[in-house]
Amino acid sequence: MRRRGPAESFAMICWLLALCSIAPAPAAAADAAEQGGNAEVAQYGYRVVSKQRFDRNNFTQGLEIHDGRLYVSSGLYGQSAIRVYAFPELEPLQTIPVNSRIFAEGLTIIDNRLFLLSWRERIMLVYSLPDMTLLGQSALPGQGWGATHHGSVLWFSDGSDKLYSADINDGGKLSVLPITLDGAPLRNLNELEWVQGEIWANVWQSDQIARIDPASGRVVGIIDLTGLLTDEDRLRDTDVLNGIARDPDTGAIWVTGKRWPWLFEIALENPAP
Ligand SMILES: [Ca+2]
Repeated sequence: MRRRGPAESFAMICWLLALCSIAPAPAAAADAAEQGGNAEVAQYGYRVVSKQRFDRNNFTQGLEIHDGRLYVSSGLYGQSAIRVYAFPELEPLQTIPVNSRIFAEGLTIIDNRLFLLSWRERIMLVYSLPDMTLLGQSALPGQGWGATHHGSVLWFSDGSDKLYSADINDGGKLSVLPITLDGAPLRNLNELEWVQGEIWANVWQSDQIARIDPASGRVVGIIDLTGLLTDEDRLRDTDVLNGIARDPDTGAIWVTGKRWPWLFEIALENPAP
């Protein structure tokens, strides 16, 4: 594997600082406004294809499968960490603690670099793969929630009704995309996953995943995962559905939640049963 030299790493970090300069995405915003609530939003149910035991210590904020490994970022101050598992066996390979003053949020991997958002600290940590060496940090314009990528474009959410994107190989200019459901803003966008030309987003404090057209910002489908985690599997500290990962080898969709004991492989059913 090609190693990234210190000078190259420094250039990359300098580049990331450019994320502070935010530019709106006028074409996309206009498209979203024009399309409004005219198009029908598809409703999906689900069935569980398989499930694997998952570590309840994961207060899951980010979930991504890359090169035969599952990367999980786990939140909370003093407990934040990135955990790496062999996939699909889920054998623990590595735990990387995060500075106790940082609340880890979403993660994504681009070109053998792992980008980890923080919640309120306004920074993003950058690690090299596969050794998970911390390369440095860069500024975020605000809160960080969920992250994903498509090619070299980094996408992230901040809990609002907006998604942010920047091409890390093209200057890092940040674009802002308003997200609408039936013409109204859809807030609380959290963990993200790029799925075959769409962005799938957990909607915080709900059992729903929104399927978003990244060109227009319009929600084209809603997946209702109500009942996925049974009452028997819930403890007092079990938290919300959060975490979507697409297996790039098989196309399978895996989901979990904060302090959930299972990683679920799901298939969509349409229309919802
Ligand atoms: Ca994800």
